[in-house]
Amino acid sequence: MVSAAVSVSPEQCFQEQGYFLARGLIAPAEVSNIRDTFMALAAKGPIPGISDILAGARPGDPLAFYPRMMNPHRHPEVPVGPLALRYLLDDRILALLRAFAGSDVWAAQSMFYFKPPGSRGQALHQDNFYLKVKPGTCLAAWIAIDDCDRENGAMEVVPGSHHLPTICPEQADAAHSFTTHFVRPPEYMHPVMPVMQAGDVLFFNGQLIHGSTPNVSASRFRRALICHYMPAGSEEIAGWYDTLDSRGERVAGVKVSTDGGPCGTPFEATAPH
Ligand SMILES: O=C(O)CCC(=O)C(=O)O
Repeated sequence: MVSAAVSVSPEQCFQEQGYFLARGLIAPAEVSNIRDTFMALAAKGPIPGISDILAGARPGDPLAFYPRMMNPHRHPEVPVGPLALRYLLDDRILALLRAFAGSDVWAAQSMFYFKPPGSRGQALHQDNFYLKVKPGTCLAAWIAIDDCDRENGAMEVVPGSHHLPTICPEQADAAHSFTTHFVRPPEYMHPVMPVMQAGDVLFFNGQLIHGSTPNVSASRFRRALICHYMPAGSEEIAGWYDTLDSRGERVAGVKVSTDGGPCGTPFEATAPH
């Protein structure tokens, strides 16, 4: 019997599954630079105005020292600022996003997750519940800064769930998720966890149900630089987000949605940025 190799294009994969994993898109030296620059800023703990400070965290919670940083690209006064902006507008990333969106894209936000050993993950959710991009939905580029797998809490995605509408979240389990929302996938859909290496980039549709499990490793961080986008020409987005073209200039005239907000609210965040 003769079997023909069937090749699936990145665009086809993104349209059918709701995500695409681009292996080795960011070179090892770039990954080290991103990691070292963010670790240097976080060396003494959270940075007011950038870190998502977990004011009510239990003693010993690793996320109290290493909370995520929100929109570092808005902070030219610290080295992570220009670096985050550079990757938010990276040509390699934008080229793939344009192929997936079928149009140009505008940048909406950047985030850096440290996820040190022993920290909780982020329960399954859909990004456009927060970004409120209309019409259509947002897109994400999730850059792995460490090798990641089940032990250190890699990303989970629910293939095909990008065809679903935005689902009303339930309350997440605070023992496993640092954010409060949980979107239950339909019974006939199941999460998968792609094992990633540092420098791989996971692209996904804003309707895709995704999240991450706790980091149960003894010593492995699971860091990620995460960027969100909307198709150029989007009419509306939540007020929390930027609308930047590929030169980093603000696009005027996008309506501000009356709801939406940051990508997930931490249980213990009483003083968000
Ligand atoms: O990196 C994680 O653990 C979760 C990130 C995420 O869910 C997101 O970027 O929307």
